[in-house]
Amino acid sequence: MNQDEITSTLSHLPLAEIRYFDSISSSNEEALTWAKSGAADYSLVITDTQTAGRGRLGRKWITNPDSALAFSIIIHPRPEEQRILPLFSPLGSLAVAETLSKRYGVDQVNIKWPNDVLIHEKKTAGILVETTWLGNSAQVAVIGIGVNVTPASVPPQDLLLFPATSVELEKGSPVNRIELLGNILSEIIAWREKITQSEFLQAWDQYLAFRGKNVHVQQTEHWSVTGELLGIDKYGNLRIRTELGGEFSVAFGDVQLRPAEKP
Ligand code: BT5
Repeated sequence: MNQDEITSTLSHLPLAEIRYFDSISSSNEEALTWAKSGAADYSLVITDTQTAGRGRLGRKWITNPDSALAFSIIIHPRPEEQRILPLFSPLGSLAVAETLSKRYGVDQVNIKWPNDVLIHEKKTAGILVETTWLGNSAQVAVIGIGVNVTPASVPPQDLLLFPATSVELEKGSPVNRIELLGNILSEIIAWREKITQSEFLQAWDQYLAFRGKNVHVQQTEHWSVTGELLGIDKYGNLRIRTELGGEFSVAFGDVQLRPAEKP
């Protein structure tokens, strides 16, 4: 990957500016710094390797060289998007899921609520959205996406909380990383236009992993719920039927979801 190849492959997309790095601490960190100095809507940071890739809740995201996608797209939320800011994270996962399933014909692509992309119940992509605020309004949302593309991108299982895989391992054929990036970005740009509509939530709901299965959701150290995963509601919250038969909505945020039994 290099700047020229990326710029020419993505020239059909309405991106403001692209900054490529061979290695960087975190593309989200770089994008947040760039945003402070005025990066426009749809500015893109892309790196081959990350030395301190970030996951949610202070966790780490591993980006091995020459094998993965790690990028961050800068969004300036529009006035009508201010009330649906949490949906920028499923926007990222829906874009990856749609790309893999519809454009690459990969089977069994699902989204582990709220935002991990799984293939055959193994994690293939993770999304981290970080926001900067001006008063009560979000000034910038950085959507950071990491995708395991070749088998070399998959970290050793003992470093992981959940089984992982890569696009090539599941698809069974080579995938061009920059073309994959372009396809994911096109889906982000297209789905963003529908992010305030019910069509967006329905599309996300269709990819939901573990529907009808027993799941365990850990929201804080002291609060968790176990029950049957029913789907998402009109706000993007997760609907769970508890063992006592009551229905429960888990508010969207930094939660951890896993099957109650081993998948
Ligand atoms: C995420 O967090 O899944 C969000 C990951 C976002 C990464 C992108 S890369 C571009 C941008 N720049 C950044 O610095 N970050 C974003 P979370 O749900 O908290 O999952 C983190 C957990 O995933 C770790 O604790 C590991 O168990 C596991 N993990 C780490 N690297 C992985 C990988 N390459 N493949 C699969 N699982 C991984």
